[in-house]
Amino acid sequence: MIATAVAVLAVAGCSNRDTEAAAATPVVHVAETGGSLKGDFGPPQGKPIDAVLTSPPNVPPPTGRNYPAKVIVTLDVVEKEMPISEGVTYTFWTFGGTVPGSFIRVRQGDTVVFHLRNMPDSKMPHNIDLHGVTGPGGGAASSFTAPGHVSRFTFKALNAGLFVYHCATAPVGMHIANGMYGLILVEPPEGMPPVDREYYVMQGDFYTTGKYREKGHQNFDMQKGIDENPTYVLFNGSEGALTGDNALKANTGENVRLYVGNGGPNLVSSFHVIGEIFDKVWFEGGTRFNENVQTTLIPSGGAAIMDFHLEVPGSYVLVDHSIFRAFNKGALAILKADGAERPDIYTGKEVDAMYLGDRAAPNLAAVSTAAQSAKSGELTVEEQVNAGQALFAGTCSTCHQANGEGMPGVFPPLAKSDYIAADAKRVPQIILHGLQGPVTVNGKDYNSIMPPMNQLTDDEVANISTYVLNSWGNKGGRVTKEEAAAIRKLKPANASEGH
Ligand code: HEC
Ligand SMILES: [Cu+2]
Repeated sequence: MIATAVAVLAVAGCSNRDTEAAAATPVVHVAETGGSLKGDFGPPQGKPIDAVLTSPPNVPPPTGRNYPAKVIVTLDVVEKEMPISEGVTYTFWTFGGTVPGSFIRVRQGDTVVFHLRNMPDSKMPHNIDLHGVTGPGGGAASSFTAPGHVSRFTFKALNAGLFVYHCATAPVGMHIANGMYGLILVEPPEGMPPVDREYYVMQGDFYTTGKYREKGHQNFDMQKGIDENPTYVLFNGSEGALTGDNALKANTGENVRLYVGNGGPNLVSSFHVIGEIFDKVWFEGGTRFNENVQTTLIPSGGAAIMDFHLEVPGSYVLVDHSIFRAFNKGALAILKADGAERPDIYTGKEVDAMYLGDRAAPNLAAVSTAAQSAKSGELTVEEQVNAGQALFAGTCSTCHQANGEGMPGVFPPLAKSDYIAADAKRVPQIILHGLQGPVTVNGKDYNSIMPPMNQLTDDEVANISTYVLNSWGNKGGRVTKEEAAAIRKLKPANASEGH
């Protein structure tokens, strides 16, 4: 019955039937690799080799070997406080002192002697589960390590691929949420095809008691973790880990390879590079590659390898295309490509502030400086202005323009605004509660809507306001964090009040 129906459809499909049939049945050109059954599995040869471990975003060089060896890996567990965002610190638990942990590179068939050392000043026991290990727990049971102790286990790398490793000590979710994950590449026997540059990027979701970018030291929030409601979604453990001065670098004409992992603990990544198309994606970190891919899914506890050739210079933005995560939780990194313009391929301008937001600036050091001074009660107006300027670029300049002039008939000017001059407190008020309905600014009428930006923290509102009050010929003044907090609690203002 069904077969007949298909045959009829096929006949009805007429002239380009063959092409359609070919498209529906993908031809697999690559032979099976044999998984864990086939490889260079003889006894390790030569002297034992100390594995080269690298900190992100660096990747160790290819093993360059055509024989199996005994490879010694020594990985240290370090609990340490590091910035998670500008002016925000967090106590990370790490493999090798970084988030993600050190990158490990071996060859299929290698015998890996793994030493896990937990530093004496650690507060917690830890272990490691490597997804590239064949054996119950992936090493977890044999590597449970108390502070100040070392444990050792050996495994043979049977399957080639890019694998996640992570801590699996209870509560597992908490250990992973604190940054305990990294990648191990098990090269296929013939190695990976050579490229000009390789980088290591890993996504993770983070759960802090304070809201996104709330300054000071932040603690882990277990309930947010259970609810899968992250405060931050980050590449390489910190906002700004791969932006501004820390952006990944390459030149046009080069082939770039990214080894991208997702530590989770909760989210699945829709990994995308704005302005590029992946020439190849070894999806799920396995042996097969797909070609010409825009966005690739990277599951929690999974990885992918992607290659692309750079033709056009400029900033390419790595994002999780679940896009609120990129622009409101930090999942944004930049690859800067240098080289001559290629108007034959692309005539557009350098990626605009729309995509980079406040990450367009070389760094957000002014924001951390202001946070430090605020903590010690010595915050100056100048520090507030500097911090506010960096944030204005990402939040306000799209509409009001970097020079505060606005756009005629659409966005009112903030420069020399008589509307602001009438009452300086209108600035934080409007930022937090928005503005709609008719307003007159410098003799011109506007009747539009500015959406509230209450996702900003109190000190961000205070600093942006202070920047506006002290810029472009405005009268000066200052808004404090406390004032911003008080205004947040008020009801939205009526736009026409005072007019
Ligand atoms: C999406 C565009 C948009 C963004 C982004 C935006 N505004 Fe506005 N803003 C407007 C519009 C439109 C109005 C006028 C609303 C009306 O007609 O009632 C306005 C009005 C204002 C006013 C009062 C009028 C004036 O010119 O003095 C102030 C102050 C202001 N905005 C500050 C800010 C600040 C500070 C930021 C960044 C935190 C910001 N705006 C972000 C669109 C925007
Ligand atoms: Cu741990």
